[in-house]
Amino acid sequence: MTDIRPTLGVGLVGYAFMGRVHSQAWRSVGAFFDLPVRASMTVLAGRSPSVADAAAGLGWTHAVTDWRDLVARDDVHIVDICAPGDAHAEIALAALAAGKHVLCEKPLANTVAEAEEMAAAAEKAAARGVLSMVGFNYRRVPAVALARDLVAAGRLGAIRHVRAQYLQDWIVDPEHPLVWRLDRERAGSGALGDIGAHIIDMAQFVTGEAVTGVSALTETFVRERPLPGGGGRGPVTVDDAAVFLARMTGGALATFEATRFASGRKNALRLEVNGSLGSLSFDFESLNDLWFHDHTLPPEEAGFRRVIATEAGHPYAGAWWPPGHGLGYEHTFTHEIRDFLEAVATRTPPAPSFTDGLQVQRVLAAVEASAAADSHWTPIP
Ligand code: SOE
Repeated sequence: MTDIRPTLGVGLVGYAFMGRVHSQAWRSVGAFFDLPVRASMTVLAGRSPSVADAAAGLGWTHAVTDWRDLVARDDVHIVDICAPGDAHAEIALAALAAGKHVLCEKPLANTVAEAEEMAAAAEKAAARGVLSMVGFNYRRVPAVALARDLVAAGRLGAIRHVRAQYLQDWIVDPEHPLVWRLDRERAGSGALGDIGAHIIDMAQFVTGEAVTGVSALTETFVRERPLPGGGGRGPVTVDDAAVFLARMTGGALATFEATRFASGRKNALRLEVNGSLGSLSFDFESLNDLWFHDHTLPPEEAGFRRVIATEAGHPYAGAWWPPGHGLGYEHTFTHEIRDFLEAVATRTPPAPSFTDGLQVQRVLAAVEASAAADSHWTPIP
């Protein structure tokens, strides 16, 4: 049968870790989800000439070494930004001005000023039917989407506590080189923006409440590291870890911890929420499980129950394998792209929007301001 669905051309900028994982999602989304549009992997952009090989390997038809050539193409309708944070604003603004829908990796930008400009441009573009979304992929873990559904259905009652942690250990070794993620100019901040942004978004997404103020500490434990190309050492200009207390709009008290120094923890993104009627708990290192405690049950029966979020009725899970066969990190990106394509096809504003990304950016800025002022309580504007 002829496929009469419209085809949208996609241009991806960047082909390091994020570009590779997004490529895999673009490759697989149409095979597992019934979509109202087809996505064509049109062009990959990267600064090095090796982008041609990368494009061939990852499934992109064309390759360019300047992202401007990607944005200028008539056969590109969606621009997916997987470049480091210092490039997000310029690329997104150019793409929106050219009428392209934009999917941008997190955190939205390196500064609040950039994020404000991007959110304003996104709102203007939306009035012309041009849509944009930030890539907070962990919203699309089935167990996390289920957690949000349970909270929204009132199963937790009034939210009292939010405990969010994102623990990694990839730079515990002081000889780990000074990569771009440790450079403030390129990355904006350290563990705070890279992984703290995820737990801010996840806590707000699951509870439906926003962070209203923070009191924070940040630390850089290893202040100099070997330069990647050899030839000495250079300064680390970002935080290695950030911890902060927060209040949420619904009255909950929250604690957040983002660190790259939790030796033994690889990608432990954890969230626990306690409410008047129940609690839930999630750890990405066991991403298919959601732990749910129903406090309305008789105490003799109550307790945390493990829900394996792989039933056909669980968010996203029905598109994949039989129950219990498990999903992984890469699926979260396939789900993200599926939701983005649905939104574009149906002209529905996707979430999280650039305005949501700006709000997370404001929390990040408040954390840095508080930490610089002896943990002074800092409201989110
Ligand atoms: C590196 O710390 C990183 O790859 C983040 O940039 C991602 O957003 C996170 O998903 C995994 O860790």
